[in-house]
Amino acid sequence: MSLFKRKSKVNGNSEEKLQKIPHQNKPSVARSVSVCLLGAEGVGKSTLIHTLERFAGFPGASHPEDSCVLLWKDVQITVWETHLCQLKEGTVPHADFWYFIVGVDDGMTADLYQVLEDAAALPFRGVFMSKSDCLSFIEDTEFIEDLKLEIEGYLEEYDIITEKFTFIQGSAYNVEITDFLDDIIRQ
Ligand SMILES: Nc1nc2c(ncn2[C@@H]2O[C@H](COP(=O)(O)OP(=O)(O)OP(=O)(O)O)[C@@H](O)[C@H]2O)c(=O)[nH]1
Ligand SMILES: [Mg+2]
Repeated sequence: MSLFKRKSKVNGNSEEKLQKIPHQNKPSVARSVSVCLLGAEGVGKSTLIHTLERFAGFPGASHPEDSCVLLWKDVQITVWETHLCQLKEGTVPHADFWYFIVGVDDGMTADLYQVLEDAAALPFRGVFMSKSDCLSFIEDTEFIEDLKLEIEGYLEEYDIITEKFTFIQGSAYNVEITDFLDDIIRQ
């Protein structure tokens, strides 16, 4: 609560009163980061952004169609969707770091492989392996490990894998998408 002075008239005389007004519920922000999601057509970038926004959207934030603003554990996060063609066109937004979005159903596609040379200049810090809800059998653990190794091999060709690089398995259909949010804010 904060105090402010207000003049009011009592019996024709003006007098000052101290009144209490509640603070507006402003979320506290300790730091801000911006993140770009890059992936082939249909891997689930837009769906993931909608899920993130529903789960952790920043109250009152405005943003363009292909992005969202989140608040997760005191960190304000701006997430952008980017398409492979934007790399060639040089029309990608600036971001602190980047994630590849790869569908576990399609894996590393040829069009994604073709942009790796251009992507190598950007600060990538992980791969979000999307659509994991499509996997339902115990044997899928092995499938995911193999897919991860395969993707890793392609990224290593272009020195994209760094010490802090991570692979996160998830789904845009998971309403509580905490693993990905925790990874985004890690330092
Ligand atoms: N099973 C499953 N389907 C998903 C998931 N995420 C997205 N989809 C479906 O995949 C399709 C494409 O999703 P989008 O989010 O439009 O993909 P995108 O990467 O934004 O596509 P572009 O913007 O065209 O490159 C839609 O039919 C989604 O419902 C997921 O996690 N699991
Ligand atoms: Mg999209």
